[in-house]
Amino acid sequence: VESKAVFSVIGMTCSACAGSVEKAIKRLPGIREAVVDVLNNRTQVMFYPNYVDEETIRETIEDVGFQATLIN
Ligand code: 9UX
Repeated sequence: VESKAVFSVIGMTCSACAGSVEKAIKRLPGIREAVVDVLNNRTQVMFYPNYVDEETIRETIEDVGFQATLIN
């Protein structure tokens, strides 16, 4: 069964960086889908919790260079 996490991602204003964030998330194990919404500063991720967790995804977004907060 997959889980869903939504993050607020601050500072991401163009599609190039949205693409970088999406690619970085999708490189993690256990990711089903990642959708980055630049206009609303939201990133939604569907993932398999046996393989990856919210904090790992959050840190991956931060490693790309943006402040990320889990919002639900
Ligand atoms: Mo785009 Mo990225 O204008 O740091 S280059 S958000």
